[in-house]
Amino acid sequence: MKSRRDFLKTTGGLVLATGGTWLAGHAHGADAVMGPAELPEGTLSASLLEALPGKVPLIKKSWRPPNYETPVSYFNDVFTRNDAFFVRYHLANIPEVAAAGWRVKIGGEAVEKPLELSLENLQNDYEQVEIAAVCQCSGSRRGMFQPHVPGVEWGPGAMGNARWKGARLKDVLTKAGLRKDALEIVFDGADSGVFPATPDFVKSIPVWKAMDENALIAWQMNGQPLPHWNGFPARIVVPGWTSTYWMKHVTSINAVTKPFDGFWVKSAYRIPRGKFPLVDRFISQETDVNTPITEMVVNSIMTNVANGQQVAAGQPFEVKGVAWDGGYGISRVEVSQDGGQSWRSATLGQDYGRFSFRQWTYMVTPSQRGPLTVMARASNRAGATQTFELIANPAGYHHNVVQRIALNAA
Ligand SMILES: Nc1nc2c(c(=O)[nH]1)N[C@H]1C(S)=C(S)[C@@H](COP(=O)(O)O)O[C@H]1N2
Ligand SMILES: [Mo]
Repeated sequence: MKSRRDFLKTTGGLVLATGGTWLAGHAHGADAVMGPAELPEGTLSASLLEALPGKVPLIKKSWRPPNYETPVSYFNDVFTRNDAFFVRYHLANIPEVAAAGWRVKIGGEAVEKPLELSLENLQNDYEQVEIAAVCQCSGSRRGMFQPHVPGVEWGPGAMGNARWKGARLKDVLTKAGLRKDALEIVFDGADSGVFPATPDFVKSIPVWKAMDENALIAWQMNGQPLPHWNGFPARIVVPGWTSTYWMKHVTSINAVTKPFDGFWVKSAYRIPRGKFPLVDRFISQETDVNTPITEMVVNSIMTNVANGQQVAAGQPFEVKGVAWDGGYGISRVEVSQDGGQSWRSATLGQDYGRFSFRQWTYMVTPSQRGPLTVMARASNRAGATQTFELIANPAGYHHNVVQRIALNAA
């Protein structure tokens, strides 16, 4: 049998999706798979379904670094399959980390007893916890911003929901003798840039967030080892916060007493201050004008319908979707089938915890033939609701505009 390495060598790591068999089971047409029609011109035609080793075909946004989006139909399941989970990297040099040789170093000036953990230590020396949590890129749906903003032109699938298992970051930091003057916890991973001038992808979070009992050093995803592309053998999981902080292939965790000043915290992943109704703040990194992105905004998506889909007039059909937020929990999803004039509550599915996708369903019966616009709007327990108007921001983050799907009853 060919090894994965041989495979990578011979194909450049790519398998093109050919034939219609996979598409047939998963969507209602090419648009539904590749993303919404609002994506910038050229983006849809340039996107391909391609399989990275170990993954089903995903929507390719770029190959170096690898950025692959999950087709929406996979979100019909409340947990996203590991082999369909999106992939996002900033840097192109991504080593295949071997479990046996991997170590994560816990250090920095704000710990008293620096530590080094093997995978066995992580799995055996600490209490293991499992948390269902949404991993969503800050820029998911960036491609739908009007006017367009630069960056990976993601559709809605730069996200996924999984059960993450591992040790609490808090327990590991406590074992390392975290000092009272610790301000931020800094994470680095095994990947790096191809050119020395490229700033390494290093991220920090406030110490209070790292000490939250839900933050993990996770080595398992949906009951399986993490896929290579999602951070094998271990990654940081920061439930509620956008996944820019969820360091993959984590190799060092440093507690520091001063604000970390690396490019990816100081200059990137920032939002204007005061524009979003968010609760969590990263105060040690705030400037007069902007602040690091923190928790996800309340959001939802319809998962079993696509623009242009035909439905039968007079026949009830079930619209399905998922809703999520920054960890307050979904309180309500409302659906409109008249373009937003009237709204009714959808039925919420099983609650897997406040950080997870929450499924919802709603029966729509088109009363007559012709176009029908279905909309869905989620609210959370902190009193926030999805917006109708885009909140503009330079990097194209936090797109949570209420989705509209135009169906056709015949
Ligand atoms: N080592 C490493 N970890 C990383 C990144 C990266 O480029 N390198 N990108 C971050 C960002 S911005 C996102 S959105 C998530 C994506 O997680 P996924 O690829 O498992 O879907 O990983 C985060 N962790
Ligand atoms: Mo991201």
